[in-house]
Amino acid sequence: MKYGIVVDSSCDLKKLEWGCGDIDYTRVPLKLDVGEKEFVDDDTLDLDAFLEELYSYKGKTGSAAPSPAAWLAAYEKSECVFVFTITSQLSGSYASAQVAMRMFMEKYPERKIFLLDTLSTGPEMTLLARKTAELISDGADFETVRGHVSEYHRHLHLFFALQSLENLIKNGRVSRIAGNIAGILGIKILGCASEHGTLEMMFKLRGRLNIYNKMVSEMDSRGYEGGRVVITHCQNESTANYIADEIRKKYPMSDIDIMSTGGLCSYYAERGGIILGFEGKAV
Ligand code: X90
Repeated sequence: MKYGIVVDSSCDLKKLEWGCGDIDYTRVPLKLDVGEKEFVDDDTLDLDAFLEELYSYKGKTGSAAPSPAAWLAAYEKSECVFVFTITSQLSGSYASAQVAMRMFMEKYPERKIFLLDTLSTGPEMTLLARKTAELISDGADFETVRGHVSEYHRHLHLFFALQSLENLIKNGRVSRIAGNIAGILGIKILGCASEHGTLEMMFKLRGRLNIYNKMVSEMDSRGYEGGRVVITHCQNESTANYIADEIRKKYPMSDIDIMSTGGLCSYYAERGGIILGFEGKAV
C-alpha cells in the first residue's frame, strides 16, 4: 500500500522528517496575490522576496485556496491518503479538498482517503503530519491510523502572538471581532485557535510586558506537560529560540521544533509573528 500525507501550504513543514521514506508527502500550494503579481506558495517560493514585495506594495493583496484539481492530483499519487487542511472557518481550502475527495472516491473506489478540517493551521498541521507518518511507519493499518490521528487532534492547541493584524483584517478573516481589535493595532496580540476553528483573542499586551512569557505560561492552562511543540516564526528566529528556551526551563523533556512560516502563514501572521502548536489536554 502506498501511503500519502497531503496538506495545504498553510502547513509550514517542507519535508517530512519522520517516519519511513516511502510515504509521499505533498504540500498543495495556496496562491498569494500582491497586486498583479501572483506568488505560488510552494517550496520554490522566495520568502524574503515575497515579503519585500508585499511590504513595499500599497495596493490590494490577498490569498486564494487551492483548486479541487490541485488537491486531486496530490491524492492520486497514493492509495491511502491522509489530508489535513487549514480551518474551514477562515479558508475555502477544506471545501475544495472535499470536492476533490468526492472525485477521488468516484474515480478510485478501492482506494482510501481521510480528510480532516484541522480547525487550525501551521504548527498544528505539522504535528498532525508527524504523528501520521509515525503511525504509518509503525505498521498501523489505515483505520487504526485514522482513529489515532482523530484522537490526537483533540489534544492539539494553537497559540499565536502577532504584531500586526492588518492582512487578517483587510481580508476579512477576523470580521467578527474586528470591532474589538480596530483600536488596538500596534499592541501585541496573544490569541488562539478556538475549538470552532476561528481566531480568538486571549490578551493584548502593551509596551514592555512580555507577551512571549505569557504565551508559555498559558500552555499550562491547556494541559501542556512537556510533550511536542512546533514554533513557527516570520523572520523572528530569535524570539522563537527565546520561547523554546523558556519552555525547556520549565519542561526539560519537551520536544521542540522551530521552523520559519511558509508563504501563507507569513502573509497573515506578518513580520515578527509567532505561531505555536503543542500537545495538551483534550478539548
Ligand atoms: O483561503 C485562503 O485564501 C486562505 C485564508 C487564510 C486565512 C487565515 C490564516 C491565518 C494564518 C494567523 C495565526 C493563526 C490563526 C489560527 C486560526 C484558527 C496565521
